[in-house]
Amino acid sequence: MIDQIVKDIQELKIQGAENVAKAAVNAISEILETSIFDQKKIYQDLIIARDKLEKTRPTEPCLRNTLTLLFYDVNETNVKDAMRKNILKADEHFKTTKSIISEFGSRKIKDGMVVFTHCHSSAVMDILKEAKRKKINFSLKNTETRPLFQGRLTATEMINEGIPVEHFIDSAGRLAVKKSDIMMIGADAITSEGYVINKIGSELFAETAHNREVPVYICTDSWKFDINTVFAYDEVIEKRHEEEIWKDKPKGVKISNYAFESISPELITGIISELGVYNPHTFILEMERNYPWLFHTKRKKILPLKNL
Ligand code: RUB
Repeated sequence: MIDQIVKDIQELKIQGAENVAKAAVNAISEILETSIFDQKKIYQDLIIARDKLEKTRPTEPCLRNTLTLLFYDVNETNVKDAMRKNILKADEHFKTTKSIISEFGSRKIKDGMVVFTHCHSSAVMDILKEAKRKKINFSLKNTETRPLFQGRLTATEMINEGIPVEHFIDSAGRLAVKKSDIMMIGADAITSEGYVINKIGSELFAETAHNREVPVYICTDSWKFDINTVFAYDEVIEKRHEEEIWKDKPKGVKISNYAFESISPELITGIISELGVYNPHTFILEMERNYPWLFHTKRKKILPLKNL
């Protein structure tokens, strides 16, 4: 199962940062619950699984943070009980944040509004569903999101909810943004300097939105925050296979297939997370206040290593 989940994440059968993190919890939980070995061996197998999962997609701090929580205070002698407790905490976190983010985000959508989104974010989907549940009349414009067309997932999911959808090719995204009242996208990573990393094209559309005074909201679970950036590591942007874009390209043509790009904090109106709606800089302060375990675990590992 672990190898199948790893493959599904790499091939984007499981996509979107939060879904990837939840799939990792399932994979770890499966090993924990089905292994017939002693605690020591289970712990070793879980360490190997963690490593495999962390390597699936480089721009996914939510996946890494979730695994940090799962392994928090876990060792060879207590793995069964300790990790079970941590799995419950992670499950509980995703359940509660989902409803808080949906509520906060839906308050930003008013009758008659046009919402613009790019790619497929489960946080944005939940917000739009909540707004629809509240009987707010709004419509959605979205982009197809080449090369893997996650925009089609978004359009399908929303039309099935009864939300009117207008679908644009990516290069027409500027037109869609200009005709929208609010832009809502997800996040894969948030850096300590307030940059948000999301699907390639996100900054292009955020720039247009900013120039047209269309507010840009990042809708996300706060665990997308990348603690490594506090310690001066750059956010790694995943580069995917050339064949995803052009299978039989002429020899010599170089293809650039970045999965994500970084959005400057000055283009962002607010980050809507379970912590509230904050600008990127305040968001980071709230992050440390609310999740000290994340900061402490990393500091313990990094500070002595770097001899600071
Ligand atoms: C998905 C993407 C999503 C974020 C947030 O990219 O960029 O906007 O992951 O998603 P990909 P969520 O399809 O390459 O994974 O809100 O579901 O965490």
